[in-house]
Amino acid sequence: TGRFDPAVADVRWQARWDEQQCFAADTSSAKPKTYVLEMFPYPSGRIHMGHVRNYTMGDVLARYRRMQGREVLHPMGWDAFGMPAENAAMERGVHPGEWTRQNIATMRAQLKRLGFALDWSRELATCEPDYYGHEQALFLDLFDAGLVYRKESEVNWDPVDCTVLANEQVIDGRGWRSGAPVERRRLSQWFLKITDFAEDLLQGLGELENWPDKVKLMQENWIGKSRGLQFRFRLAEAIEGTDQVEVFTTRPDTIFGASFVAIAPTHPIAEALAARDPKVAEFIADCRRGGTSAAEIETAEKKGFDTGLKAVHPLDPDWRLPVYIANFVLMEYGTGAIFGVPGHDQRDYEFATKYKLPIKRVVAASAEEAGQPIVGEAEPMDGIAVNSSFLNGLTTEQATAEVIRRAETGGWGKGTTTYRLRDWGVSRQRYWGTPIPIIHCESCGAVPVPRDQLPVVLPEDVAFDQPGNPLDRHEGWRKVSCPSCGGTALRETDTLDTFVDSSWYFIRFASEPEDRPYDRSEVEQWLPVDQYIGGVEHAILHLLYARFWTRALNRIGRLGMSEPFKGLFTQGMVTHETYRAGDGSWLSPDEVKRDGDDWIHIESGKAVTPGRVEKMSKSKRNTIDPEPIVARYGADAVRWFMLSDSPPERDLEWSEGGIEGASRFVQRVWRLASTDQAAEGVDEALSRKVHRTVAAVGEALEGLQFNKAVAQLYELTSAIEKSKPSKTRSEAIRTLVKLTGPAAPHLAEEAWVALGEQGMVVDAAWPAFDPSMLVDDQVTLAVQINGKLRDTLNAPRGLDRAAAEALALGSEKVQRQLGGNAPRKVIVVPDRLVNIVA
Ligand code: ANZ
Ligand code: ZN
Repeated sequence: TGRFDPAVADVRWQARWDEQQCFAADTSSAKPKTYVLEMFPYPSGRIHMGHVRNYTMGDVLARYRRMQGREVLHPMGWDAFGMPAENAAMERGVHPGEWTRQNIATMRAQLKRLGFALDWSRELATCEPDYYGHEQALFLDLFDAGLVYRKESEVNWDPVDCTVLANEQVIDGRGWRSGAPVERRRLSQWFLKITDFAEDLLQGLGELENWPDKVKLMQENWIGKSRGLQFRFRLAEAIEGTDQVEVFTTRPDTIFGASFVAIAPTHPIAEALAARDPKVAEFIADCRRGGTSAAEIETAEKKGFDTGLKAVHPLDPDWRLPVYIANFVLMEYGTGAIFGVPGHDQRDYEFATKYKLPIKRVVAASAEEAGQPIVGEAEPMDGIAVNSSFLNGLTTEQATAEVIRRAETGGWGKGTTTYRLRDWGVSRQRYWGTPIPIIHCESCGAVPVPRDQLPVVLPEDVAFDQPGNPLDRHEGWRKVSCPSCGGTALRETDTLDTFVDSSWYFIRFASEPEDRPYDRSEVEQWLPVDQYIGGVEHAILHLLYARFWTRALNRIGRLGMSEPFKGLFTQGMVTHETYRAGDGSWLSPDEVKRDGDDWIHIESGKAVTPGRVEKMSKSKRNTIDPEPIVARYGADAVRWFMLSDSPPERDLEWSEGGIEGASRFVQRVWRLASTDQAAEGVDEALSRKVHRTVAAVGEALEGLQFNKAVAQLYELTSAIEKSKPSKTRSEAIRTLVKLTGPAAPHLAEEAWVALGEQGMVVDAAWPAFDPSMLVDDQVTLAVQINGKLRDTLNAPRGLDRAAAEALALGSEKVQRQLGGNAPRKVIVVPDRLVNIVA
């Protein structure tokens, strides 16, 4: 008795679970298997509330499945490569490996303190050779299968720091450190052929029933399948032996709205023109400035160069269109050339406005609106073709089909299916990543590192005193002999995109032999992951890459499935109020206090304006560090609060009141368990309540509606508190403890002992319920007088005729209606109706 002391209980039970290896997943177990996975964290330094919420949800599910008698795999690891470690190295002179490993140690201890039911024996960190060495082997498998290739591609180049920048290091077109305008440079880089799987990745979405629709839609849009037309414009006069420009459009129906043709600055025709005209060369060089991200290109000012060439319209030989070189046309997409329709494409509209080209309406909401001018901006719409010769009156879809048909029969074009999805560029010109296991030889070209020489380990002795990739400067590491001819050769110094690391970690968790990436049959015991839980920020890239990687392994015969994640859940964020001082600077929650209805800055005593409730973030300083909270309230209260206040897919606002409430609940359950007394007697109503709660909590957990489960448990707790001692009550307390186990496991174990029970709650079976007890024990009786409804009354189920009649006649409304007269006859339909004939 007394209060529940989490400081003691948390440590005790964490040690006990550890000793008994409760959460070690046994692949050879005969029990049905469940794989619960949360997205593994980046070891940034400390655990934040978002992690706590994410891992608590996964933990509740894992523990619930375990109590249901399943063998559960619930692992944890570290997505440990990436830029922040290199930034720390540059800023503070600490080696990225040391920084990362220290962070992992801190965060591991913080996770352990929360009592998560994790199989720590399977812990992995992607920055260790015993992980990335296997990744190198898989990369070479894909290389052998022709799914990896090298090609020139553009990167962001910082001309002052002389280094390649990741897209996120380009801020408003400038290098994040140097502040210099970023240029585009062409470099040879490695690519994975994800486009080979575009259609399959799209089709596969259809089978993912337990994925949020919004995520599937985002993936669909990213893959971006569209029907289009590829066709040739004849050039009125040839240039360097070329007399045509091939363009690609997804809107063939707008062909009569064309007012120019535009080619990419790196298009062969542009390059041919540049060779003889320095003005063209200068324009092309100018286009190179600015970042490579789609957003950057999209928002950059539209610029063009009129080549003087003329293109002949395919449906009207007398119609000539000017040919421009334009900065917004990308060589990597379609054919690197377009026809511009200013009326219906915003980029073309801006371009036409600038260069005074015609802007014509060719699509309208109805044929009557053909004469409406296009004003202010383009109208990118579907509708009816207008001002378009033989297409007039056709819908967008019909007009598209008609133009494709004419192009194909006329032999000047071909209908196509295209995908927006690009091949995955995996080269990063950085140190802290998986070395790409390739050796470049002057005579043999790119040679894979022989398998028996894997892993290619990152050298430790590197310096970050200069910008760029230290691997490029590490002669001792770079210079090797060619595995094929024995001559001097150089290692590839690019490392893999960290998304490669996270594309297969869930496979390695399921099986981790030392000598190969995984054992197929072991993996197939566990995968696909039954429930994957993480942030919606990974809805596109990470999930798409993991789906691709799984398919690629499937294609090369190394895995018998194509979807890695059967169920996906994306949880909401943890938010908090923001506070601002008079000068506009952000204040942290510890720096302010409430003063009546206002807030004041503790140090200066000045008033503070509370701002909006926003996602906890360092920049707004509205974070709450979980560690001191756990130290103060215990793991269970924190876990309980993470589940309580909001549906899991919505944002959860951190509040002092919320954590206090959770902590009080923990004490209430403890009080029930610690003061339980043996008593006789059955409490029918409480018994029904227990059965109903078991059913409802199970249903809520199946649907990951944790807040509903919590609400049910609050109700049951209140009902038990109100009940008198009985055998039912004692049983109800035991059931409550088991139901609370997944969310508040330390409390549950401690309570179990207090109740004098044997074993541990983690090993206990999830309570069953009796379906017949779910039926409501109250019914609603309709009371009629001469067939007219006069009253409805609550009555216990199974009331006999005489009692039902007495109840009905006792009703005030009935008595008023009868006006003192005795009824002539009373008809009773048990549990439903009493009809009084007056
Ligand atoms: C004529 C047209 C009219 C277009 C219209 C759009 C709207 P999505 O849907 O993203 O695939 N385009 C084609 N290749 C391009 C390239 N290499 N660089 C820049 N733009 C390119 O976009 C396809 C559309 O983007 C194509 O259809 C083409 O413009 C443009 F009212 O052709 B459209
Ligand atoms: Zn060689």
